[in-house]
Amino acid sequence: MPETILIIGSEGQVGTDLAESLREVHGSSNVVCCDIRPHTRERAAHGPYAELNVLEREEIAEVFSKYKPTVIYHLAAMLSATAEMNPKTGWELNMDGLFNIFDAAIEYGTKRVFWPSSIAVFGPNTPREHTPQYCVMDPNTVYGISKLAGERYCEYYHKRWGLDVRSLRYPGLIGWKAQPGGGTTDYAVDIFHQALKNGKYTSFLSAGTYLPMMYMDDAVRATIQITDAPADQIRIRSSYNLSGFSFDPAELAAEIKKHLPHFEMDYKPDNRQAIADSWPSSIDDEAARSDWGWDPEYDLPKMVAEMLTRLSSK
Ligand code: AKB
Repeated sequence: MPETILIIGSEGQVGTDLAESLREVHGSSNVVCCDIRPHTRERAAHGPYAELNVLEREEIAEVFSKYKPTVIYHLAAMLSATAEMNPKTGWELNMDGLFNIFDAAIEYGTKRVFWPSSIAVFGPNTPREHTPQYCVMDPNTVYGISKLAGERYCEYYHKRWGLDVRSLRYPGLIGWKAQPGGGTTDYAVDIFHQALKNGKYTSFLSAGTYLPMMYMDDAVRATIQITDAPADQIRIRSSYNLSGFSFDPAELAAEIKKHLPHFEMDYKPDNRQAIADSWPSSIDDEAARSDWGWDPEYDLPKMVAEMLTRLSSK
């Protein structure tokens, strides 16, 4: 029996790339995309699409009873910077959305659920370098607090109701197909668009702000790999640390300059600086490597070359 896969938040930054990869492997008709946004004409032409608000239980029931998904990727969330501006709405979307989807997954007998956590679960008293899987976690953003609570509920739903939830702590994600929306790491995507369009960029994070980052192809590969792994390989039922590489805005600009010698960058840190300062600069993902074989393919030079080539031809 082929899987029926439901991607919730398919029009977002990760969902866009994930939908394309999953439809290639499983066939378009077996991958149902849904989002609160109306579908793009392009997406609708490629397979089933449903408009879905994860805060509306009736809409969820309709989608689940129509498609009976066997695997769910629940990506709908409000990211760090936007959630800081809308703390109550951010909490509601991130937490109630998660409960609604987990409860529906149990009710309709879904086999596996993927839900992304984030490096935002760590806080100012977390070890910043090679942040271990288990350590002090004292997030001080509403997004980070919701992700940490979500992780605890992943483990709880697994233990209490046997829901097979798998999760990754995403670093900042960099891709060319879709724009990120409302994150603190978004500068690392914006910079490419501005570099190609205007030859310059003003970074909202200061030089020296090292953050864990990952190219989207690696993130999608990790997401599918953990979701498809045999259940006995998933020893951590909260969320796995996941690492690609780390850089600060200055290193990223220097790498871009190798391809675009006239590119210039200056700095105007804003309120997102405080969020970035509370996060790790690099991540230890040994558990993901040893449990289910995680191995990233992209480093900074490879990611920059790929982003510039892809965006230039787009
Ligand atoms: C954000 O910046 O909010 C996200 C994240 C690190 O989870 N990209």
